[in-house]
Amino acid sequence: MAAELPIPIFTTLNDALGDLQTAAVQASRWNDVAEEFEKRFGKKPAYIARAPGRVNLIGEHIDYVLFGCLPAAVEQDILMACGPSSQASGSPGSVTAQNLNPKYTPKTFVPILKDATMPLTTEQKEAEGSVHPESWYLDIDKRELRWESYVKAGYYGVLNRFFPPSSSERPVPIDLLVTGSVPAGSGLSSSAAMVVASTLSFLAVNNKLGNLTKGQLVEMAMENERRVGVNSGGMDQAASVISTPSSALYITFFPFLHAEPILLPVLRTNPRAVFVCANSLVVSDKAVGAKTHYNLRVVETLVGARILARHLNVPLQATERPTLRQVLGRWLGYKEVKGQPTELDTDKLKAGLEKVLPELEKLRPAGRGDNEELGLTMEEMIRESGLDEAVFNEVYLSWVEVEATHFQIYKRAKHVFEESLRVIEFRAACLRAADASRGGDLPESVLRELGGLMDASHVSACKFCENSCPEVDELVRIAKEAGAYGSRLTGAGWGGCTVSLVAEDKVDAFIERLAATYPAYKDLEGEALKQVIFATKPSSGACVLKLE
Ligand code: NG1
Ligand code: MG
Repeated sequence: MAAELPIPIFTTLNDALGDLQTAAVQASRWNDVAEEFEKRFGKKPAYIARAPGRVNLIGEHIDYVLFGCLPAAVEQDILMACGPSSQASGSPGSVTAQNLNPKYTPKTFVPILKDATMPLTTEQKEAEGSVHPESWYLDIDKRELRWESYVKAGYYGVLNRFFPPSSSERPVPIDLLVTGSVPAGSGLSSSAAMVVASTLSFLAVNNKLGNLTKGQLVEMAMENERRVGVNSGGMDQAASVISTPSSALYITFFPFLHAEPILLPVLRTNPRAVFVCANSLVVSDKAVGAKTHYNLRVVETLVGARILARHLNVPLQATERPTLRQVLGRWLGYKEVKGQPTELDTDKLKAGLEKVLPELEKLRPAGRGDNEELGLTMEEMIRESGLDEAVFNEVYLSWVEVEATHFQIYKRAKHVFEESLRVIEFRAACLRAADASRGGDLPESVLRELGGLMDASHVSACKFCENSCPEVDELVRIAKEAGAYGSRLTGAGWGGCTVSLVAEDKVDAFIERLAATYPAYKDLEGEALKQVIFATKPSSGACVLKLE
């Protein structure tokens, strides 16, 4: 299975580039970062790690609930040239991190090996979060979005996993030069690409790549990225690491990480279509918005799982915190054991989702007039959970900061289950199309079906997940008017990109129409415009180029 394959380590640039569409342009980026590394650090890099961004075709805000989603890697990526530092005085594991983009200033930092007898400072305790006790500490500022935080986040897991204080081995001092083509804060997951590339760089330079599988790297990168302060799921890291060209990746997270490449015949068989990303140019700052946006969704869906469990008579321990996916599984009688085939049976899951949907009406804050739209107050939510306040706070609020006067339990659960159903339907339509297209052309109805699911996903983002914004809605509306089969917000939301499915022969006209109509594009042309609207083909996942 895809997640069990080893991380590809290449020794020639040609192999590393594989079948990237824009291999020539990419090659010059790899060469530039290697040359610049040598200029800045006085020796050639030992490795270049590559990790791509991703576009999620469908399945938003459901990965942390442990439902499957369907992203694909994009060609835009993060490259990190790295090598052992030539500075003789470098303390163990010290890092000099620079970025080709002058906006991101150079940073030097040293990880601290904690003395078990030394009491932790408040910041150190906070940084530990819910993660197992650790011996290494790096100072990550969670209140402000800083580029080097992602470098540190990647380093964290490598230090704590491979350099136990009991061993005499210490991490080597390292020089690192970053360049990236994934636009930051755009929903194409520059953050996961940074964390994956950084995790890979530290592993490579410390000679720890060994037999690490893609799945293990995903798990490390997920844990690492949470240190930046967002309680995210694993979709981005999985897409960045495991993707293969021409396919989207169906990724499920429960009861274990499972990734299955889903061939996208619409990209290859007539009538052909492509996925076009368009950046709304509204940057969503996750660090700043986490309390009221992302992490709030995480808490609302978790509390929703407990309230739903009460309505479905699924018994829960007071201190456990299962997701909606797990509550559904228990209600349906799934066994939570690794390797249970029923967990991966999408037909069965689909039937389960269809069965639970009518039950959600019990979560509606009904009969309260205008207040119904507002959701539940904290008091009401605690009452509905059946827990006493102290236990509720401990289980649902002590590990995460959220800020809200009202909580949307019904709307979020409705989004989660319906979106999960759409992912299963999208996957099934792709598989059916792959079968059908063996005999030749595709019926256009497949494209309409996929587009319809994307449109419905966007409606749900607006109505139930409430993670869109006026600019993104406008882009979606323009995309539909310009002839897209479907168009939706991709990624976390509150800004960022849309993804649209567009007939290949209409792509140029489509891009022109968006460029002329979306207000923020009016003054853009040439390269600047290509950066914000582009057709994308699923690219391959992360790799390492070994240069020595
Ligand atoms: P982006 O769009 O990269 O910020 C975030 C989460 C995902 C997923 C999506 C919403 C991170 C690293 N990633 O993605 O896990 O939940 O939102 O579907 O925060
Ligand atoms: Mg991100």
